[in-house]
Amino acid sequence: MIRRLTRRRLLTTAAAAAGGAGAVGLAGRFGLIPPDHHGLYGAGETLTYASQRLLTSGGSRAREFDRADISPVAPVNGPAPTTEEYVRLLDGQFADWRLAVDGLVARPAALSLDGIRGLPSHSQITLQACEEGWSFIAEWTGARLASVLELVGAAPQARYVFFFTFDGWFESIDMADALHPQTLLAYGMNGEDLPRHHGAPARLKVPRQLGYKNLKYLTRMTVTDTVAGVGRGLGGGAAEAGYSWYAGI
Ligand SMILES: Nc1nc2c(c(=O)[nH]1)N[C@H]1C(S)=C(S)[C@@H](COP(=O)(O)O)O[C@H]1N2
Ligand SMILES: [Mo]
Repeated sequence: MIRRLTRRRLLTTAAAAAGGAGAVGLAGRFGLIPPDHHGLYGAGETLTYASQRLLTSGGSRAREFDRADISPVAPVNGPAPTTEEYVRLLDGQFADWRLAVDGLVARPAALSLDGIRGLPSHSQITLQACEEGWSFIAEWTGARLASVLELVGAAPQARYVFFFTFDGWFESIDMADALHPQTLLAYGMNGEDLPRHHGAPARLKVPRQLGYKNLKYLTRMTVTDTVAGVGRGLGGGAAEAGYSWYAGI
């Protein structure tokens, strides 16, 4: 007999997950503890992450919109880097850019933009929401992160994918988001090449999470089974700055 988790049971389980040390242990056993959980604040983080993960375990999708909904203006948060290396790559139309992919992969790679463009291309019209309260709808085009992970042969024990950028940002997402069909390495926006200030040559689009997880100006990806050892071990720069590692919407 198939045991179905009812919504009520999901919520009870999630509430229990935040309830105390024993329950947090239980949440841990089911892979429901985010890497930045700690202390009292941590109980709240675990509740949000655990309930989102349980409620979305069927692979639910972020809402997709029509072309007519695309926002006429797309604000920028974090303009393009001005480092010598980035400017040189930009001037060369990113012909020399390579996305390093390493860590728990069978075939570490240095992917060119053409290499990523050569993977099956997908477009989605989704909302990008910044934690500061503004949002916009745009069409994003790119390769599924899942295709890239398949290409490099991500190991079965992989639990997180870290992303590093030319302007020093770093963030990780778990495999549920990494393998989700709407999670893209995007190189196009609204039918054009990804504009410079929106993350050229390629950015992460993870539309089920807030803007700050959607890293721009990518330079490297690492597949890991732990967030320990990267920065302060909280899974990314946002968590180190006091934001939630998991920014599900
Ligand atoms: N590398 C990098 N990625 C980044 C940022 C940044 O400053 N640098 N800003 C983040 C934040 S807070 C948001 S809301 C979105 C903004 O994306 P946009 O500039 O395309 O609107 O990108 C995110 N990714
Ligand atoms: Mo943001």
